[in-house]
Amino acid sequence: MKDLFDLAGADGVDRERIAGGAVLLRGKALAGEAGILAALDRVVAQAPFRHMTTPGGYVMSIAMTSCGEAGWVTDRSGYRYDRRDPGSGQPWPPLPSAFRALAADAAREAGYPDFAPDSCLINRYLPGARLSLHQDKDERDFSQPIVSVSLGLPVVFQFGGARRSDPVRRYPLRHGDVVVWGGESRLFHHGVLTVKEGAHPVLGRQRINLTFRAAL
Ligand code: MD3
Ligand code: FE
Repeated sequence: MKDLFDLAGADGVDRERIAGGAVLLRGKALAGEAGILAALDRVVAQAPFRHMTTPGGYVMSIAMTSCGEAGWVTDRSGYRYDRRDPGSGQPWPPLPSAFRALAADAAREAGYPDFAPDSCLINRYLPGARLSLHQDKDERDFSQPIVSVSLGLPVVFQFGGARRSDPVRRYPLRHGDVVVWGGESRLFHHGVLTVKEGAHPVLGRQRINLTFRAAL
Protein backbone atom coordinates (compact mmCIF):
# COMPACT_ATOMS: atom_id res chain seq x y z
CA MET A 1 0.00 0.00 0.00
CA LYS A 2 1.31 3.46 -0.86
CA ASP A 3 1.44 6.10 1.85
CA LEU A 4 2.61 9.72 1.92
CA PHE A 5 6.19 8.59 2.51
CA ASP A 6 6.17 6.80 -0.85
CA LEU A 7 6.15 9.96 -2.96
CA ALA A 8 9.67 11.31 -3.41
CA GLY A 9 12.71 12.53 -1.54
CA ALA A 10 14.55 15.83 -1.91
CA ASP A 11 16.23 14.77 -5.17
CA GLY A 12 13.00 13.46 -6.72
CA VAL A 13 14.01 9.80 -6.35
CA ASP A 14 11.05 7.51 -5.62
CA ARG A 15 10.79 6.18 -2.07
CA GLU A 16 9.01 2.92 -1.38
CA ARG A 17 8.68 1.54 2.14
CA ILE A 18 9.02 -2.22 1.68
CA ALA A 19 8.91 -3.20 5.37
CA GLY A 20 9.01 -1.50 8.75
CA GLY A 21 12.19 0.58 8.65
CA ALA A 22 13.17 -0.53 5.11
CA VAL A 23 13.06 1.91 2.20
CA LEU A 24 13.77 1.23 -1.48
CA LEU A 25 15.18 4.17 -3.48
CA ARG A 26 14.99 3.12 -7.14
CA GLY A 27 17.88 4.49 -9.21
CA LYS A 28 19.26 6.56 -6.33
CA ALA A 29 22.92 5.77 -7.24
CA LEU A 30 22.59 6.80 -10.92
CA ALA A 31 23.21 10.54 -10.52
CA GLY A 32 26.64 9.90 -8.94
CA GLU A 33 27.39 6.72 -10.88
CA ALA A 34 30.68 7.83 -12.48
CA GLY A 35 32.19 8.89 -9.14
CA ILE A 36 31.08 5.67 -7.45
CA LEU A 37 32.58 3.48 -10.20
CA ALA A 38 35.89 5.38 -10.24
CA ALA A 39 36.16 5.04 -6.45
CA LEU A 40 35.30 1.35 -6.68
CA ASP A 41 38.17 0.80 -9.14
CA ARG A 42 40.61 2.46 -6.75
CA VAL A 43 39.46 0.36 -3.78
CA VAL A 44 39.66 -2.90 -5.73
CA ALA A 45 43.16 -2.04 -7.04
CA GLN A 46 44.32 -1.79 -3.41
CA ALA A 47 42.21 -4.60 -1.89
CA PRO A 48 41.36 -7.15 -4.60
CA PHE A 49 38.23 -9.33 -4.61
CA ARG A 50 38.74 -12.75 -3.04
CA HIS A 51 36.58 -15.81 -2.35
CA MET A 52 36.49 -16.40 1.40
CA THR A 53 35.77 -19.63 3.27
CA THR A 54 32.86 -20.04 5.68
CA PRO A 55 33.39 -21.44 9.19
CA GLY A 56 31.83 -24.66 7.83
CA GLY A 57 34.54 -24.97 5.16
CA TYR A 58 32.62 -23.84 2.06
CA VAL A 59 34.19 -21.39 -0.39
CA MET A 60 31.68 -18.59 -1.07
CA SER A 61 30.44 -18.14 -4.67
CA ILE A 62 30.59 -14.37 -4.12
CA ALA A 63 33.97 -12.64 -4.20
CA MET A 64 34.36 -9.90 -1.58
CA THR A 65 36.48 -7.00 -0.47
CA SER A 66 35.94 -4.04 1.89
CA CYS A 67 36.86 -0.44 2.58
CA GLY A 68 36.57 1.70 5.67
CA GLU A 69 37.98 1.30 9.18
CA ALA A 70 37.00 -2.37 9.22
CA GLY A 71 36.11 -5.08 6.73
CA TRP A 72 33.90 -8.14 7.08
CA VAL A 73 35.87 -11.36 6.87
CA THR A 74 35.16 -15.05 7.22
CA ASP A 75 37.47 -18.02 7.58
CA ARG A 76 37.47 -21.36 9.39
CA SER A 77 37.57 -19.57 12.74
CA GLY A 78 34.36 -17.57 12.14
CA TYR A 79 32.80 -14.32 10.88
CA ARG A 80 34.03 -10.95 12.17
CA TYR A 81 34.99 -7.38 11.31
CA ASP A 82 38.75 -6.91 11.03
CA ARG A 83 40.69 -3.63 10.79
CA ARG A 84 43.14 -5.26 8.38
CA ASP A 85 42.78 -7.02 5.05
CA PRO A 86 43.89 -10.60 5.77
CA GLY A 87 45.10 -10.84 2.17
CA SER A 88 47.70 -8.08 2.53
CA GLY A 89 47.99 -7.61 6.30
CA GLN A 90 47.37 -3.89 5.63
CA PRO A 91 44.48 -1.65 6.76
CA TRP A 92 41.54 -1.60 4.33
CA PRO A 93 41.39 1.33 1.89
CA PRO A 94 39.51 4.31 3.39
CA LEU A 95 35.82 4.86 2.58
CA PRO A 96 35.84 7.00 -0.60
CA SER A 97 34.05 10.34 -0.20
CA ALA A 98 31.66 9.45 -3.05
CA PHE A 99 30.68 6.26 -1.16
CA ARG A 100 30.20 8.11 2.12
CA ALA A 101 28.10 10.83 0.47
CA LEU A 102 25.76 8.36 -1.25
CA ALA A 103 25.27 6.30 1.92
CA ALA A 104 24.56 9.35 4.09
CA ASP A 105 22.19 10.87 1.53
CA ALA A 106 20.22 7.63 1.11
CA ALA A 107 20.03 7.03 4.87
CA ARG A 108 18.80 10.57 5.48
CA GLU A 109 16.11 10.23 2.83
CA ALA A 110 14.98 7.03 4.48
CA GLY A 111 14.71 8.67 7.88
CA TYR A 112 18.14 7.92 9.39
CA PRO A 113 19.89 11.33 9.54
CA ASP A 114 22.66 10.15 11.90
CA PHE A 115 23.97 7.15 9.97
CA ALA A 116 27.76 6.91 10.45
CA PRO A 117 29.14 3.92 8.53
CA ASP A 118 32.67 2.73 9.30
CA SER A 119 32.68 -0.19 6.86
CA CYS A 120 31.60 -0.98 3.30
CA LEU A 121 31.47 -4.61 2.23
CA ILE A 122 31.74 -5.02 -1.54
CA ASN A 123 30.25 -8.20 -3.00
CA ARG A 124 30.94 -9.31 -6.59
CA TYR A 125 28.57 -11.83 -8.17
CA LEU A 126 29.43 -13.42 -11.50
CA PRO A 127 26.55 -15.29 -13.20
CA GLY A 128 25.83 -18.42 -11.12
CA ALA A 129 26.70 -16.81 -7.77
CA ARG A 130 24.06 -16.52 -5.03
CA LEU A 131 23.69 -15.62 -1.37
CA SER A 132 21.53 -17.85 0.81
CA LEU A 133 19.10 -16.51 3.40
CA HIS A 134 20.95 -15.02 6.41
CA GLN A 135 20.91 -12.21 8.99
CA ASP A 136 23.55 -9.49 9.32
CA LYS A 137 24.38 -9.57 13.02
CA ASP A 138 28.15 -9.18 13.26
CA GLU A 139 27.81 -5.38 13.69
CA ARG A 140 27.96 -3.76 17.11
CA ASP A 141 25.03 -1.33 16.89
CA PHE A 142 21.74 -2.62 15.47
CA SER A 143 20.12 0.79 15.97
CA GLN A 144 22.05 1.93 12.86
CA PRO A 145 20.71 0.87 9.44
CA ILE A 146 22.53 -0.89 6.61
CA VAL A 147 22.53 0.85 3.22
CA SER A 148 22.89 -1.35 0.11
CA VAL A 149 23.72 -0.22 -3.43
CA SER A 150 23.18 -2.52 -6.42
CA LEU A 151 25.31 -2.13 -9.57
CA GLY A 152 25.55 -4.10 -12.82
CA LEU A 153 23.48 -7.20 -13.59
CA PRO A 154 20.02 -7.41 -11.99
CA VAL A 155 19.11 -9.96 -9.33
CA VAL A 156 16.07 -11.15 -7.40
CA PHE A 157 16.41 -10.16 -3.75
CA GLN A 158 14.60 -12.26 -1.10
CA PHE A 159 13.38 -10.55 2.04
CA GLY A 160 11.93 -12.55 4.93
CA GLY A 161 11.33 -11.76 8.56
CA ALA A 162 12.80 -12.10 12.03
CA ARG A 163 12.59 -15.90 11.89
CA ARG A 164 14.23 -17.98 9.22
CA SER A 165 10.91 -19.75 8.62
CA ASP A 166 9.00 -16.48 8.00
CA PRO A 167 7.58 -16.08 4.47
CA VAL A 168 9.84 -14.27 1.97
CA ARG A 169 8.95 -11.55 -0.52
CA ARG A 170 10.93 -11.06 -3.70
CA TYR A 171 12.09 -7.77 -5.22
CA PRO A 172 14.11 -7.27 -8.39
CA LEU A 173 17.17 -5.09 -7.70
CA ARG A 174 18.71 -3.29 -10.67
CA HIS A 175 21.69 -1.10 -11.46
CA GLY A 176 21.51 2.03 -9.34
CA ASP A 177 18.92 0.86 -6.80
CA VAL A 178 19.64 1.71 -3.17
CA VAL A 179 17.90 0.13 -0.17
CA VAL A 180 18.09 1.27 3.44
CA TRP A 181 17.41 -1.40 6.08
CA GLY A 182 16.84 -0.21 9.62
CA GLY A 183 14.40 -0.30 12.49
CA GLU A 184 12.43 -3.50 12.78
CA SER A 185 13.80 -4.94 9.52
CA ARG A 186 17.45 -4.52 10.52
CA LEU A 187 17.71 -8.16 11.64
CA PHE A 188 15.35 -9.67 9.05
CA HIS A 189 16.54 -12.62 6.98
CA HIS A 190 17.55 -11.86 3.39
CA GLY A 191 19.45 -13.28 0.45
CA VAL A 192 19.74 -13.16 -3.32
CA LEU A 193 18.83 -15.78 -5.92
CA THR A 194 21.37 -17.02 -8.44
CA VAL A 195 22.51 -14.23 -10.78
CA LYS A 196 21.52 -15.03 -14.37
CA GLU A 197 23.90 -14.94 -17.32
CA GLY A 198 24.01 -11.52 -18.97
CA ALA A 199 26.07 -8.44 -19.70
CA HIS A 200 25.40 -5.02 -18.20
CA PRO A 201 26.24 -2.08 -20.54
CA VAL A 202 28.56 -0.48 -17.96
CA LEU A 203 29.75 -3.28 -15.65
CA GLY A 204 29.65 -6.23 -18.04
CA ARG A 205 29.14 -9.77 -16.81
CA GLN A 206 28.86 -9.08 -13.08
CA ARG A 207 26.75 -7.69 -10.28
CA ILE A 208 28.38 -5.57 -7.57
CA ASN A 209 26.70 -4.81 -4.26
CA LEU A 210 27.96 -2.27 -1.73
CA THR A 211 26.69 -2.52 1.85
CA PHE A 212 27.48 0.29 4.27
CA ARG A 213 27.57 -0.66 7.93
CA ALA A 214 28.24 0.76 11.38
CA ALA A 215 30.33 -2.23 12.38
CA LEU A 216 32.74 -1.21 15.13
C1 MD3 B 1 18.20 -6.65 5.00
N1 MD3 B 1 24.17 -8.56 0.52
O1 MD3 B 1 26.31 -8.39 2.12
S1 MD3 B 1 22.00 -6.37 -0.10
C2 MD3 B 1 25.27 -8.84 2.63
O2 MD3 B 1 22.94 -8.13 -2.67
C3 MD3 B 1 24.07 -9.00 1.77
O3 MD3 B 1 24.92 -8.61 -1.98
C4 MD3 B 1 23.16 -8.81 -0.46
O4 MD3 B 1 23.10 -9.50 2.22
C5 MD3 B 1 23.71 -8.47 -1.80
O5 MD3 B 1 25.14 -9.14 3.83
C6 MD3 B 1 21.90 -8.11 -0.16
C7 MD3 B 1 20.56 -6.09 0.80
C8 MD3 B 1 20.62 -6.22 2.30
C9 MD3 B 1 21.78 -6.03 3.00
C10 MD3 B 1 21.75 -6.07 4.38
C11 MD3 B 1 20.55 -6.27 5.06
C12 MD3 B 1 19.45 -6.43 2.95
C13 MD3 B 1 19.39 -6.46 4.33
C14 MD3 B 1 20.47 -6.27 6.47
C15 MD3 B 1 19.29 -6.45 7.09
C16 MD3 B 1 18.14 -6.64 6.36
FE1 FE C 1 23.27 -9.58 4.39
